[in-house]
Formats: sequence, structure tokens, C-alpha cells
Amino acid sequence: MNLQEIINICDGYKNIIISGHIHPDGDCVGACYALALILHKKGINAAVALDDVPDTYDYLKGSNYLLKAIKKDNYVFISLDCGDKERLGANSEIFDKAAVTVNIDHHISNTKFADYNYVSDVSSTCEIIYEILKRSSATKLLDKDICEALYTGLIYDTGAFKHSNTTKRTHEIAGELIKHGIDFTDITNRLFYYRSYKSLKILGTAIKNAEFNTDNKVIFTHLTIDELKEYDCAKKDTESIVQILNEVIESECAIFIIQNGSNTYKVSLRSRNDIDVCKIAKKFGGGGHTKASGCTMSGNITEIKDKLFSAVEEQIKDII
Ligand SMILES: [Mn+2]
Repeated sequence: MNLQEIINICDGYKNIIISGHIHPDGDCVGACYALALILHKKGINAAVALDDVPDTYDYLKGSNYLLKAIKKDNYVFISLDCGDKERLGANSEIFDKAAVTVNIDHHISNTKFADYNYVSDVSSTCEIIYEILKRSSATKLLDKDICEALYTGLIYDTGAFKHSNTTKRTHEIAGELIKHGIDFTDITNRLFYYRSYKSLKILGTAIKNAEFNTDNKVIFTHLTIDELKEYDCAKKDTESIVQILNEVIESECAIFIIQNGSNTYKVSLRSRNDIDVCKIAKKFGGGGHTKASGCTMSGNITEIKDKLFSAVEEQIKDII
């Protein structure tokens, strides 16, 4: 797919709605804003329908295209970074009422749920948007605002070029985007390093609570509702904790549990090497990816910890 094909699809429609998955992340927000900015440059009235965009992305231009309420008919719906229709959340109703639908995504599991589908197994949807421009020789449309949005998706989905989805091409595109004078240091810091004072304090509590299992292969920590209250923290203030736990070099698997009810805990699991944490999460009714998964469990902290330690230890035994 190239930009001209998208323009041709939009031809004759007054309204274009761009959307992405629920709980929008850096790639989803970046891709939606970038495409809206690009289409506006081509005189196409594109709006972005995304719910609950985190304020992390307030630095991006394009948020002025966010739709407040949708009362349009006879429109084109473009879905970005979304593997299936259900992942559109409430916006799937807007999808259903569209005259024409387009699906552009990089998840290989994509169900090709639209009239026009373009799925490419690359680092991010933002990488696809760049290639779409390139194929139409339209990179001259790139400006600082568009490049900031695309760069955001590129580094978000690659973990700042750390994950195995990063390719030579990803770096080349990043280089092209940097030419437009974007402050890549600031974007990287905003996405991965800046934190609020209270999230630093709650991280301290989580680190203080951290402990190993008996053979020092599994690291575990917890936070209770009372501990969260002490620093006026919500779950979103604890997002990096499991990742930081997973940086402990001696550990094979990191587990973080956070209390979300009198007797229930949300469990986050990470592994760096051979342990498949998805299998462990599935055992307790959850799921995810081999290296990052989650589930919800009932019981007290010690009971949950013992169950999770046993499950991981069992798998370690099988691997060795
Ligand atoms: Mn993505």
C-alpha cells in the first residue's frame, strides 16, 4: 500500500476517521497522529478517534485532531496498529458504521478484518506509515511534527531499538526522521525514563519488598493498596517496576504483584531468557507473550508468591 492508494480510497468522502487499539501506546498514538497530519497536508479532513490517550504523549502535535464526539456518517475508517476488530474497543461500533474500512498493522496475528488490509511484519505501525510515504515518493511531506510522531512509535515498539524486532531498516528510518530536527533525547526520556516523584517513591517500596526464591532464580515483589495510598499512587505509577525487577542479572524471571482488591492481586511476569512466562500466566487464567505476561490471582501475598515460585521452578526443572 502507498499513500496514493489511501488518498484514492478516501476520495469522495468528507470525513476520515483514524483509530487504533484500546489502551493506546506510543506506536498507536504516533501512527494515528502522523497519518492525520499527513492527510491534512493533502487537504483530507482526517480525525483521530482514540480513548484515554495517556498524557505521556501530550508533546505530540496531532492531538488537536482527536474527536470529542462522533456524529458523522458516510466516512472512511482507518484502523492502525490493531490486530483484530475487538481491539478497537468502543471504536469498533464506529468501524461497523463506516462506508469503507482500512486496516494497516504490523501484528502477524492480524485478522484482516477490513475492506482494505495491509499487514507487514516490521517493528511498528509507524515504520509502515513511513514506508507508505516512501513508496509514493511523498517523504517531502515529512515535517518535524510528523517525524516526532513516527519516531515515537519506532522507539516505543522497539524499546528504544533494544528488542529483536529492530532491523537495519528501522535504524535507517530513524536516521531519516532525525534529519528533521526532532529532539530524540527528549522523546526517549519521556517514553522510558522520566518519572514522577511519587512513582520513584513507590518504586523504592517495591525494591525494598523484593526477594528471591530459594535458588535465587526468580525475583518477586509486591505492593499493597496501603503502600500505594502512602504515596497517593495508582497502578499507572507502577508500570516500570516489573521491567526494573527483570534487570536483576542473577534472575531468570521477575514477578510483580499489585493488590487490586481485598484478596486479589494483578500479577505481572517477565523473563529475559528461556522461561516462557505466558505458560505460567495461562496456568492461572491469564496470558500474553513468552517474555511478558500477566494474570489475576486470589489469596494473600505469601500464598500467591508460593504458587508462582513453584510454577516457575517446575518449568526451570524441565528446561535443565
Ligand atoms: Mn505497534
